[in-house]
Amino acid sequence: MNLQEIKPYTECNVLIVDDEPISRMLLESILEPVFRCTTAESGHEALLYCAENAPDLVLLDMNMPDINGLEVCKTLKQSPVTSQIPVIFVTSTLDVESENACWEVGASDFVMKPVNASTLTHRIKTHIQNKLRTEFLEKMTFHDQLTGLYNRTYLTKEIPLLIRQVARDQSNIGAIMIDIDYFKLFNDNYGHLEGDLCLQKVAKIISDTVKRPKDAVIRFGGEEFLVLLPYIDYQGTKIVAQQLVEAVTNASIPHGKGIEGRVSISAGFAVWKAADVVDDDYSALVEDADISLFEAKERGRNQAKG
Ligand code: GH3
Ligand code: MG
Ligand code: MG
Ligand code: MG
Repeated sequence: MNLQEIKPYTECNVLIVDDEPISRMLLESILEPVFRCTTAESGHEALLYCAENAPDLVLLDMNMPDINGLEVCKTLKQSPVTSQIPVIFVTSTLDVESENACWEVGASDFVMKPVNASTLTHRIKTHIQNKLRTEFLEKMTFHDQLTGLYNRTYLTKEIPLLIRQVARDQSNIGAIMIDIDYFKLFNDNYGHLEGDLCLQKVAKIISDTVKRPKDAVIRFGGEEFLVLLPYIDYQGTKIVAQQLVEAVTNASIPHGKGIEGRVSISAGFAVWKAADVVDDDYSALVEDADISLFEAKERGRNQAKG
């Protein structure tokens, strides 16, 4: 597949880091016609920029007065926000020791000054392609295609790691199981394609309502969603579950056969001490939430039950 269709090079942000204005200008003049370039004149500025903007690639000068390039690269590789950004060193002196140091701090490549414009451009293209491909595959592996939410693969692969982390911090994990009310009737009434659009709308409402960065929204089944909330108590989970129910009714998505003529959801929730999840088996927690969901349905739907 041609990744340029997803993100053309002109939209790929390349950060040029060099303390010498002439070097920055030269690199920029070579690269600007092909990529979207930004410059930074110090290691400090580069780190701040990367944490805020996560560029697609960093061209990094090795010798800079404040923080040298090796330190900058090391710091970038340590943070989950910036660790995936490929770093290419641009250097005028490269002995075996510095060359090895580049690889050790996680560089993707290096080029010598004075640079050959064509080689530099092609190397950058290659590393950006690799990054985009990895991101694309990750997205395909861990996300549901219809709603863009996390899928079951994400749940089985990543959630145990999250729960272990929460257990180490001696905190809780909340689970909310959500199911759209009378969704079969929605499909029967409006057709399957309109049903898909409705699923997308509900998914967006859920992810807009669940805001903390470590919270995870998973498409658990056809019209069922699982929300996992680390570091939360019973009351907090209950509030989120109620907000979710309200947010969906407030969106007033028409559903002739639904409650008060609109789409609604039922939500069941449970909260566990993360340490009580044994052997990475979170299924009992999910089952607890599922039992509450069943009760919410029994009690008339369009409500949260814990
Ligand atoms: P309840 O209020 O008890 O939850 O009733 P319901 O009709 O929502 O429950 P049921 O489980 O009987 O129906 C779920 C429906 O969801 C049936 C299925 O056709 C529909 N569904 C599941 N996945 C998709 C999907 O990807 N797209 C569409 N359009 N419909 C789907
Ligand atoms: Mg320098
Ligand atoms: Mg269902
Ligand atoms: Mg349903």
